[in-house]
Amino acid sequence: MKIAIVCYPTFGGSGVVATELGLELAKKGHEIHFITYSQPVRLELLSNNVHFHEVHVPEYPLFHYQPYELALSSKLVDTIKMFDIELLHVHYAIPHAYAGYMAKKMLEDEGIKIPMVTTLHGTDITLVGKHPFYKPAVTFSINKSDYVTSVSKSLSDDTYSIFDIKKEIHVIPNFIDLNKADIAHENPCKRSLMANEGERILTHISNFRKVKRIDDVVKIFYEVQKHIPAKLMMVGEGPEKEMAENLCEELGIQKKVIFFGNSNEIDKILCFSDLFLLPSETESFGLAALEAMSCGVPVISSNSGGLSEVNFDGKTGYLSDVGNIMEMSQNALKILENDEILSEFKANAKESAKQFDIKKIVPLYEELYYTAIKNS
Ligand code: GMT
Repeated sequence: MKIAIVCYPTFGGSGVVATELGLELAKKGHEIHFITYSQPVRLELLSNNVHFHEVHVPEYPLFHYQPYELALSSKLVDTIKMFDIELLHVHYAIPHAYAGYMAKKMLEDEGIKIPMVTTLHGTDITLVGKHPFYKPAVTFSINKSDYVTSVSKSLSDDTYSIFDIKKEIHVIPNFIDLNKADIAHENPCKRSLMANEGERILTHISNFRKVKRIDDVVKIFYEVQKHIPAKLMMVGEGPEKEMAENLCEELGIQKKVIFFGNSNEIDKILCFSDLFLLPSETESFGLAALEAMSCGVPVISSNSGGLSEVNFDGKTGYLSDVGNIMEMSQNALKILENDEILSEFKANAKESAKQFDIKKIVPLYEELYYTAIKNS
């Protein structure tokens, strides 16, 4: 198939899922065209069947806001025509589904029919999309998509309860390339660079937005390090980073916390991690938790959104109510204080991640694409 994928090119989970999906489809022989405003961060190699088309938005002083949707829909029309693309897959409803629908309509005017699949990722529904300023447009573009998928059952339920959706939402969970985690583990872990003998390593990876409750991450670690020697690895960039750095200083733990910034080598960091912290306010799936689990790292998370579909309480980690820092830190200690228990949780986490193997999940998208093309 010839497939156009629209996504955010940044470190956010939706862009990562879209990119990994495209690359896997390309490996299977499909021709993939990524269309976005810059090259997606995980898209390192372009090849015969992996193409990237940049959406340029010319600056014009009349516009207070430059019209990205307009530029994107025009780019979609041109690319779909030029490469005879058979299916459009947009990730994140805002504004991609909206721009995709406009492109579909423009193409229809020229006698070209192309099915559009929209994948809902989380904040496009639970945070941004439900804002009254966007809600009518998001409802419209979901209902006008030919097929809609969501990354968890919880997100699908939220979508039905927040919007007036008349379409079936197919749940296709996020996935992980288990080979990559294994390859990373074949290289020796650089644990000794980060921590002393006997210290436990806790890790958090995100885009440091409010929804991730970064202050809770720091406070959980603060409680843990009172009882056992430990270090905290903070990976990512975002608006809450400075607050987190200040909080570490206030609590006097700055020497025990390492801020990495954005990284393309999270497997190497997860390789020497003992525990992953994800106390988010809301999380439709928690791809970062799955990435940790695939590297054998148990997870202490909140029980919001779809996290309970990924992290299994008492098996791959523990789940607590949002903001229950004391319970989260006690659970962290339960896992970290005992070598045997830690090994058991690590093994469970790795085993459980296998149900989200890329090889099992990508065929679900392929099946949906074939149906969409057949019915268009
Ligand atoms: O978590 C973020 O802030 C990034 C966001 C995104 O769309 O890039 O992540 C969402 O999509 C991921 C991939 O499907 C999910 O794993 C995340 O749970 C989801 N984030 C939230 O729901 C907050």
